[in-house]
Order: sequence, then structure tokens, then C-alpha cells
Amino acid sequence: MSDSNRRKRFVKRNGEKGSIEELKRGILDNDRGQLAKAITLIESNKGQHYENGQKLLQELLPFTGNSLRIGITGVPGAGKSTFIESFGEHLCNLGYRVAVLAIDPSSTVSGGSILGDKTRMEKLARNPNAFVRPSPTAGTLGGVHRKTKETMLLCEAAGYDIVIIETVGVGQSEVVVREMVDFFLLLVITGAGDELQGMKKGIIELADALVVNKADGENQALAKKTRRELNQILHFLQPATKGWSTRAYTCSALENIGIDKLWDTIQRFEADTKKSGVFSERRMQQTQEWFYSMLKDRVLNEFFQNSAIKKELPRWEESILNEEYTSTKAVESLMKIYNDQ
Ligand SMILES: Nc1nc2c(ncn2[C@@H]2O[C@H](COP(=O)(O)OP(=O)(O)O)[C@@H](O)[C@H]2O)c(=O)[nH]1
Ligand SMILES: [Mg+2]
Repeated sequence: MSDSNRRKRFVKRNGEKGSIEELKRGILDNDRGQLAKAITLIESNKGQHYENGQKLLQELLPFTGNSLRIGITGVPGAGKSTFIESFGEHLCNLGYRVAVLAIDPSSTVSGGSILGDKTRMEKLARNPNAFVRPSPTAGTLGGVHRKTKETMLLCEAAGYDIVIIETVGVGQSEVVVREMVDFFLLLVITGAGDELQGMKKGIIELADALVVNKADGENQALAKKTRRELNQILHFLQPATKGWSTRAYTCSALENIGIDKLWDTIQRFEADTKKSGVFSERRMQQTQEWFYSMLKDRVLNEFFQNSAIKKELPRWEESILNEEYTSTKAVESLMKIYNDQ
């Protein structure tokens, strides 16, 4: 073996291992550069990077779980990014370390982004106590969610006290974010008689707080009216969290009004649910659901990527469409083909 090959092998064997150690140490030391590098590994779909990312995560697992996880959703333009900048600054001023992650499902589906430039939250990103990471843009929605969850864990290992996940309330992603966070906040805007009607009851029922943003200038009275209407609606809905009553609030992210009061509410939520045990119950349930959903994804993927199944599936599909066979019979036959290999 030539020297250079030997060196390559050495680096492959020890260098990679060394770099996982280095990343681990860097993250535990709150080195933002190392944290960013580790997130890139987690986000990579390349075999070796993916594997190293997973090894690192396993090593860091004992250091995760200690943050307060907050999800924020709302239609594009509701002011989520502006809100997170104000809210994040407020938290940093109180001495907390804050990580912000964004999920933008549009970038996955269409290649374009509806979170837009503000996703970068430049002002907050410059704060030494904040870490802002935009959405991973490659892969399936399921993949993006795995990456976000794992990125959240890395941020926790790096000692961030509060992790905020921003997502656009236009589809399935808010449901998945709800399953990752302790507190879920829905940002809404006024002038929306129609919007109130159209707003999916389902999304409201996921929220621990509804916040009417842009309650400033001439919009204040209308914002208060919207808050009252929302509170009436909330009266008839199931709360998202056992023992907690979801209420509507107003704020101005732009003028920094009502942000402090909202943080008080979130702290009250944390104290109450920790006392009642609902907080840790939810965390456990989330971990369990996460495990099963990953397992299901994996099993489904193996089944549909199986070469014999790929070959046989169209024929069986046709046979049920032709009413030659029942679906039950077709399913059984496909399972037999899969199991017999
Ligand atoms: N008047 C007012 N405008 C706001 C407020 N919050 C956000 N905006 C504006 O609303 C627009 C959309 O805000 P952005 O944070 O990008 O919304 P996102 O799409 O939900 O992230 C921007 O032009 C903001 O300046 C607010 O509290 N008051
Ligand atoms: Mg935004």
C-alpha cells in the first residue's frame, strides 16, 4: 500500500472518529461554528455524513431535553419572523440563550420559499446569545422534519435554553411541529372576519395561545375585537394541553408591545404543566410517537423500494382494478412475495 493510501485509510478510520469527538466537544463548549457543522451533517443525505451525524447525536443524547421548546405558526405575512425577532431579543435580554429553527414546507415542495428573506432574522442572528438556522431545503417533508427535530436536539446539547421553531400554517407541517414542542403559539392577524371563519378549527385546537399580531396604530381596536371573538370561539373548543386554558392575546411584534406579557404566560404554562406532570407526559408521548413514525417510514420505504415488489405491484394493482382479485387477496399475495425473498 502506498503512503498516500495508508494516510487516506488512517484519516478515514481515525480522522472521522476524531472529528466526531471534536464536534461533540465543540458543541458542549457552545462553539457555534461546530454546532453549524454538526447540523450540516444531520441535514446531509450522503451515507457517511448521515452516519456520522447519527453517531454524534447518539453521543449527545444525554445532554438533550433541557430546553423549553416553542412552536410558532401562522399564515404567511402574519408576522412570525418579526415576532420571533422581538421575542428572541426579549429572551436574550433576560439572559436566556435562544435557538431559532425554521421549517418552510414550500421550499421542499416547490423549490421556492414563502418564508422569504426575513427567515434569516438578521438582527437576532447577530446576538451572541442567539442561534438562527433556516430550514433545510432538500428532501421530502418527512426528511425535513427529522432534520429539524435532530437539529433541535443538537441545540439543546449546545446549551440553548429556549428553542423556537417557526413554520408556515398552510398544511401538515404545523401538526408535526406541534408534536415536537411543549408550547404551540398561533399568530393571527385582524381584518379577518372571513379568515376567522375560514381558519381551520383544527389548527386552533393545536394552540396553547392565539396571538393577534399587528395590534398597533389604527389597527388596535380591531385587534382587540378579534381577540374577543377568538376567546369566544376558544370557549367551545378542546384545549390543546390538559389543565391549561388556551386564550387569545394581542401584541405588536413591530413595536414590541405585549411580548413581555406573552412570555409571562408561557412561563406560567411551563410551571403549571411541570407541576401537574403534563409537561413530561407530553415529552414521553412525543418521543414514543416519533419513534413509531420513524419506524413506519422506514418499513414502508423498504417495502416499496423492494425490487420484487416494484416489479409485481403494477400487475396486482391492475388486477384489482379489473376486478379479477379483491384488494385483500392482492395485499396478501404481495406480502407473500415480500416475505418469501
Ligand atoms: N404594523 C405591523 N406590521 C408588522 C408587525 N409584525 C410584522 N409586520 C409586518 O408584516 C409583514 C410580514 O412580516 P413577517 O415577519 O415577514 O411575516 P411572516 O411571513 O409571518 O414571517 C412585514 O412587512 C412586517 O414588517 C406588527 O406587529 N405590526
Ligand atoms: Mg417568516
